[in-house]
Amino acid sequence: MYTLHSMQRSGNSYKVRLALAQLGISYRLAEVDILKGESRTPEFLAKNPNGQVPLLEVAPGRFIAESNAILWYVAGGTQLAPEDRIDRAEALQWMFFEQHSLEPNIGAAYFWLALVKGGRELQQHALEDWMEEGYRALGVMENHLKHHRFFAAGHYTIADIALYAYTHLAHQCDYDLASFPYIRAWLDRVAAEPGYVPMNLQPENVVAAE
Ligand SMILES: N[C@@H](CCC(=O)N[C@@H](CS)C(=O)NCC(=O)O)C(=O)O
Repeated sequence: MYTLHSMQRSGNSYKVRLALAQLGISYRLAEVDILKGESRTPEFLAKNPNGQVPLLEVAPGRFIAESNAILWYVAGGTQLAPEDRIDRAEALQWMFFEQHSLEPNIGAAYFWLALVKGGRELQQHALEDWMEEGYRALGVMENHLKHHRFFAAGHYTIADIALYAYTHLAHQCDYDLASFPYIRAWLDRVAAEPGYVPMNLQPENVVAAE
């Protein structure tokens, strides 16, 4: 059984919890409070030298970090991970976009504005850039969704899961999605997918790690 090192309110961790729930995969859950430095202890760094969640132990002593790499691993061989060469490249394209254009802006804004007390004051200098670049990324997504129901392969895939995580949190960190009707409709479509679990809910097939 997998052990997932995750933080409940981490969007990157949520991607993996959502995929595991939708795939009906049971796993152990180890809650890591990054705000208390729990991802930077020597024990944790021995598992992931980069000191971040999510982290999936796939076999004793064998760990995979990086949310989108974990998504490919757990979804491999299922409908969620396209096999066809062009479909796979398309999914990867959006997942790299998520890591380069969406997560560094909306993810950072969410972390500092929604999770860290006093974060707004601490990061005032960075906010304007996160807003500008975050809106730019949302614009790219909105344009794609005008002509597509999902991001890759013509159906719901891990590319949607990757992009959903921080997009559905955008309203919690100053972004206004009112002028993004196609994104809002896609958020609803993702939430209607079988096995969907919201970020604040722990799936039933999870046992706490010792
Ligand atoms: N690119 C990584 C980013 C992971 C990441 O930023 N994790 C945050 C939580 S969302 C974290 O663990 N931060 C703690 C730290 O850096 O000390 C991924 O997609 O998994």
